[in-house]
Amino acid sequence: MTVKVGVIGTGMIGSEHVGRLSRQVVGARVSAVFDVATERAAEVAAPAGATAHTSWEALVADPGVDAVVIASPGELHPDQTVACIEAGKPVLCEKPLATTPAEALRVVQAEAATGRRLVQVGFMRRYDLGYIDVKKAMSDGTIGEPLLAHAVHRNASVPDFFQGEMSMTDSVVHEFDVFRWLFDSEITAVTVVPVKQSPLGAPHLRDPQIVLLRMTGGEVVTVESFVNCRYGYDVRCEVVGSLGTVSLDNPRTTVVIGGAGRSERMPADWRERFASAYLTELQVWVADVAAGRVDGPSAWDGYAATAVADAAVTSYGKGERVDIDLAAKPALYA
Ligand code: NAD
Ligand code: ISE
Repeated sequence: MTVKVGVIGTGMIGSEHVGRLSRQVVGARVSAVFDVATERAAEVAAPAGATAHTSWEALVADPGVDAVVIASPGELHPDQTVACIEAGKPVLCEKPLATTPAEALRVVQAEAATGRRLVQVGFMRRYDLGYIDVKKAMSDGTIGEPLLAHAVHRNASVPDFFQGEMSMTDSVVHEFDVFRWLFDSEITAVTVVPVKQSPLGAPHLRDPQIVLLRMTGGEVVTVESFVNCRYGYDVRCEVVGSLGTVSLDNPRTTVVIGGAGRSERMPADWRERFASAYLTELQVWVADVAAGRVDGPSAWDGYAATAVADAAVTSYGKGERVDIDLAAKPALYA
């Protein structure tokens, strides 16, 4: 079976997903796209042989669309995801599932009411081989009992539309998800520690910041968020256990030796660093959809990560630790 995919949003990541689905993912083709930027949508649709719709509602209703990828701005995700649920179509919604916990919970409740999983959230780090190895070392005894972790999340720069709280809701939200997944537990409290601001960042960016997370089991995670580090895209993760540590490495592309030194290229951005993870994410999702299931990061995962992001924004404002109180988890996500 070929899964006919409709893609909402053909900006940076949406156009990349269209390319991967059209050229690389086995068993998929892009049958429709929509973007309010109609010229861009037409440019992306043409090589894929896809129809460019005049509204996202028309794309969701199109009988030639079996499943939907949402890659529009985060605040639009809840309405678009709920429409897919109501149409009974599997949907891979880019992170964040929503920009507020209430909106994310609305999606969870809409899906839970149907009694079946239709929603997957684009937390692609769970498909990255480095993170998969870290999780394995945490669970097979290699590092003993995992106790704490350190993470770094640096972007060379972010687009102009990136506002202050987006460092939590749009960027560090990946860390909230990945540490819930690695430790297989919820985050119970978050504290954001403001740091001396980089003179090179826009004042509204609150950059850099340190975020402290406490997990259900008492483990603590430190996250450095720096969305304007200038030198490249640098994602790090080290988990400290009772017997040793396990660290993520940036996949090496080139090592240059010369001038009495040795240097390694840094990925320019998330497109380069996580290229294989996005491809695996889409390939697994398409295979699952063809098999009649959705199995990846869930709407509940999207809600929990958004709840932590919201608490982090509050912590920044209050300058103190904020506890996280999640809603009751529907049986669908047990
Ligand atoms: P972008 O601004 O490049 O693209 C967003 C697109 O959505 C634009 O083309 C815009 O015209 C379009 N759009 C605006 N209103 C719309 C509407 N009503 N309906 C349909 N489309 C509409 O942004 P981006 O970087 O591609 O990010 C898109 C989403 O993907 C965001 O939620 C972002 O957080 C997420 N993202 C995820 C990753 C990841 O690593 N998983 C990486 C980048 C972006
Ligand atoms: C971007 O939207 C992503 O999701 C990237 O993975 C993340 O590293 C970046 O900070 C976000 O802006």
